[in-house]
Amino acid sequence: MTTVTGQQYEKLTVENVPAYIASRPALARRVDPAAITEVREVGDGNMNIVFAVQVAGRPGVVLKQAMPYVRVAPDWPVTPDRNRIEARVLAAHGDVAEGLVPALYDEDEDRHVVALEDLSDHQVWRGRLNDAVQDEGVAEDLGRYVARVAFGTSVFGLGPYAHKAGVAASVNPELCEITEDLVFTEPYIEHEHNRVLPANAADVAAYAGDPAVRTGIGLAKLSFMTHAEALIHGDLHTGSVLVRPASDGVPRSTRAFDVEFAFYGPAGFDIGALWGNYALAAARALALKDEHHATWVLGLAAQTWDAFATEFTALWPGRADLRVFGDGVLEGYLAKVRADAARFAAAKAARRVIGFSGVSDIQTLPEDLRVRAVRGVLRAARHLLTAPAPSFTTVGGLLADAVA
Ligand code: SR1
Ligand code: MG
Repeated sequence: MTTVTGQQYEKLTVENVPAYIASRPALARRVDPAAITEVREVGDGNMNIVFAVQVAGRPGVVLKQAMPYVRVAPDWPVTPDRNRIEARVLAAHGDVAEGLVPALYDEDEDRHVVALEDLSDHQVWRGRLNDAVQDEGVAEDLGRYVARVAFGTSVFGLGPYAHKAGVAASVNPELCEITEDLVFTEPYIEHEHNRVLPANAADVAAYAGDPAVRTGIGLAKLSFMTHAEALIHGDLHTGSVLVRPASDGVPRSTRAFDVEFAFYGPAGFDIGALWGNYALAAARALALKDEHHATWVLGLAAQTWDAFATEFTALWPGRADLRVFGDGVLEGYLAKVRADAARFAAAKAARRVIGFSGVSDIQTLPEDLRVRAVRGVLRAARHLLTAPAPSFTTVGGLLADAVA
């Protein structure tokens, strides 16, 4: 495989993975290539190829390789250097939010591979939400994760020099551009990426043509591009979360993965990504007439927020500079993150029903239900973007009205 810079590297396959592991000392120490029982290609994300390696009698390993293009759109070039960024961020997030991201075992800058902890006893949260499984505690774990990252990688946790060094070391312009385009721009213009059912054309026009929506999205994009608060995850939707429920004395485990979109950005973007995806999950549940699950899902927004605010407040006494960063600053910062999160939630939900890369919550609905769910999501997004005090109670009402 040749990258845009002319660099050559070999693609991993089911067949060559054992030899690859044998060639990497950090992996061969953990995984005896002779004991491998199965290699499966498991990646269903948009960007990379992923292999799960099973080993007799002990945990295996996951290999994730970045090719110089988007996996689901091979004519779309993207730097494979995203893999190096992923390794760096996993290590940084593992330091400040231990147990909430996969452990990093190896990084191969030549073949753009990261080796990660075997989490084959976990499942992707989006799929479980789609199946109306109600995992208690996950939304709170994620609020704590965002808080620990928002504090620990910020000026509050690091002080001014280390924060600036972090900003300088974490620029991620190509991946940020994908978000700037797909989340904040393309849904608001005519674009070949957009996929809208004819029955939703008027809904999209009403949403994307509303001057207040356009101003809100523009301000959200500006915040995303300029507010270098913390080394945020950058793509924290429910498909970027692995969950293992507690059972038989084994505790619950929640892991945020796929951190390749990470950069120094606004902390509210990660909260907003979760909120926007809770809205999508609730739209699905309401379309399927499962009000009980919809009510539970809508309650996750408060759980994530409360856990974020509580954890951030608990970390606050350890801030690097107490001179003028008093408790009024804590209050003001939390208010800023919350207001940002509402706008980002709108952007993240709306992009999934207008632009590139829809989500299974909506895509797998029968078409008549999908039309109504999309209508509800866009009305909810408009509320989150434009209301002076947006609320998930109103989001739930707008979603329910659209499918009634
Ligand atoms: C071309 S990548 C499309 C989307 O996949 C990732 O998960 C991000 O959400 C990105 O926007
Ligand atoms: Mg991803």
